[in-house]
Amino acid sequence: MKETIDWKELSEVEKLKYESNFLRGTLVESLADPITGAISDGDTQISKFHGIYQQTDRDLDKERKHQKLEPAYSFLIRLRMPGGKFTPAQWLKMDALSDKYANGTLKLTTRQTFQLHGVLKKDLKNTISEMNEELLDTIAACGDVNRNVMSHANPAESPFHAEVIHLATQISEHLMPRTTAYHEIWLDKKLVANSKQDEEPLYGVRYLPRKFKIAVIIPPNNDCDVFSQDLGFIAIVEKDRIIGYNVVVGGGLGSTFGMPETYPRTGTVIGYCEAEQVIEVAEKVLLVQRDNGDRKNRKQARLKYTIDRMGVNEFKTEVEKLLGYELQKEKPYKLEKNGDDYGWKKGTDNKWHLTYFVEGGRVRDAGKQQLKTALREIAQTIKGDFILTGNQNLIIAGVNAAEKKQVDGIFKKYGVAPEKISGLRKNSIACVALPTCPLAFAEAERYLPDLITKIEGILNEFGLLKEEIVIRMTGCPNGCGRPYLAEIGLIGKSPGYYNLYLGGNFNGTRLNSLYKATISEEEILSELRTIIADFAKNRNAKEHFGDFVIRKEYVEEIREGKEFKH
Ligand code: SRM
Ligand code: SF4
Repeated sequence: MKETIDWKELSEVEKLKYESNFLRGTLVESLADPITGAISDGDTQISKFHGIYQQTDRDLDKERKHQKLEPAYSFLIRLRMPGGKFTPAQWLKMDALSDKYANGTLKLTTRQTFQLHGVLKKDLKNTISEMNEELLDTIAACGDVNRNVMSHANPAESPFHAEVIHLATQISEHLMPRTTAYHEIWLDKKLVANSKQDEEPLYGVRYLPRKFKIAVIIPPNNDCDVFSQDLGFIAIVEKDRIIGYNVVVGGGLGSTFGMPETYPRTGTVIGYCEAEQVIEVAEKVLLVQRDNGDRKNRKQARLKYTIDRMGVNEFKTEVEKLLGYELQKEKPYKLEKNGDDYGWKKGTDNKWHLTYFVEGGRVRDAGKQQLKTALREIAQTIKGDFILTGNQNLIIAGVNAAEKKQVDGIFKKYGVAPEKISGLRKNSIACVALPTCPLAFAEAERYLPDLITKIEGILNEFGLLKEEIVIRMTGCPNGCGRPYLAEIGLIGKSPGYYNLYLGGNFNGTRLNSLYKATISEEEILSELRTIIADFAKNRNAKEHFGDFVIRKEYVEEIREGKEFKH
């Protein structure tokens, strides 16, 4: 029997989820409607749970309107791949699908997976079913459920890499929606008559109040920005094995300009659990959020707000009640950085692993620089893995010495041999923003590379070209490139104008703070020049840029999300 719910009280999406018959909505009808390239409004929400977002090409919107045409609708498809590890065959499949059905590029995201952009409605089903041939799926890549689970990316850095990917996969599978809607709609797997009705034992019919994100890291590398996750696990290594994990809850970065009650928040460490307890801890944290998260106001629905409302102690007590035991006291750990280390490294497995910088995470052929072709040939040549990092980069992993030479040769042949890049560019992230993202106020992916070239000019003047500084840009305050954890954060305000945030730290444990609002490129460069000049002259030995700007009081240190100002 269905519960009685006062729908007036709740956000619209709550009703849509409830009435969707376990995420079916009217997707089948929407896909079959030949009149429009769009799906119905309700289905645009439900499709997210299947990894699909409806978009328009914003570069074309004005012209299409002028011509009285409907917008150029197309779809973004996002994959689920815990830990970001793909086989060469899976890489080749994505490469082929990007040409066959999408815009010819591959986007490596900040959560270690692929996005295809520009897929037309008529091609959605073929794209997803062809992915499935290589065991790739898009289930729960978006929507109010647990999303792609991230984990430490570089096998060369830790002998425990395989163990944490395995854990990320187990968590992802444990927290997957159980509905068969995905298989029915996209893969034509019909339910057997009178078979058991769908059930969602974990999520219930209304799923979670909002998206939910998990990552697993192995210190000293914080490459998944564990403090930005709803739930994070920090591996504790003793006597050559992972004995357990510190548990971090309530990170989250999205916020909205003009709404001070929305803010980025770094997660809080609430204790430690044994390795065997991770799955149940993940489940119980998710359940406490399911039952206590705000379902009236989606802008207050993330776990970070639930925790700030309940208080950390009460939240922890609720989790422990469900667990039936108390979490242990957190164990000491040290984080050194949140970026990737580039180049070839030999792992303890005696295999070679190459971390390759992919600017803005966009894989494409551009003139003489044929990255996409090079990676296709590498995938056809090697037996290793393609691991996507949380910083939009790529690791060609697990190759032997002979293959290593071949990889180098292929990159060279296609004009994309790894170059020496500045410490700033190495540590850069830009979200997608324009032209596909409907929420972007300003450019990010298409603009940050040029802005960095200009800032590099300044750094070069002061002998700081090699200085590692984390810079991140997004086209709006939603935080997809995790800009609030950068030493230099730039967040789009309107076309050509950005808020400049300073003072995040190099290991991703501190939020930055607003330095200047709504400034142009000229002002960004002039403000940064003054601070960089001061940094070159007055920094302490080994002091990072983000720590320097706080010590010199360019900005005040933010200790908790609630102090954050836009
Ligand atoms: Fe994101 C929405 C792209 C990581 C916070 N994000 C979007 C949408 C789907 C826009 C929309 O709702 O229509 C963007 C699609 C743009 C496009 O055309 O591709 C989008 N988000 C991305 C990606 C592709 C950025 C990238 O350049 O890599 C990342 C995909 C990750 C993945 O594979 O799952 C991406 N998004 C993030 C992150 C970073 C992370 O998870 O580590 C965040 C901040 C962390 C967090 O969640 O707090 C993030 N995205 C958001 C939000 C704000 C959520 C909030 O709590 O307020 C939105 C908007 C929303 O949900 O209402 C959003
Ligand atoms: Fe779009 Fe904003 Fe996310 Fe960038 S940060 S991808 S502009 S939602």
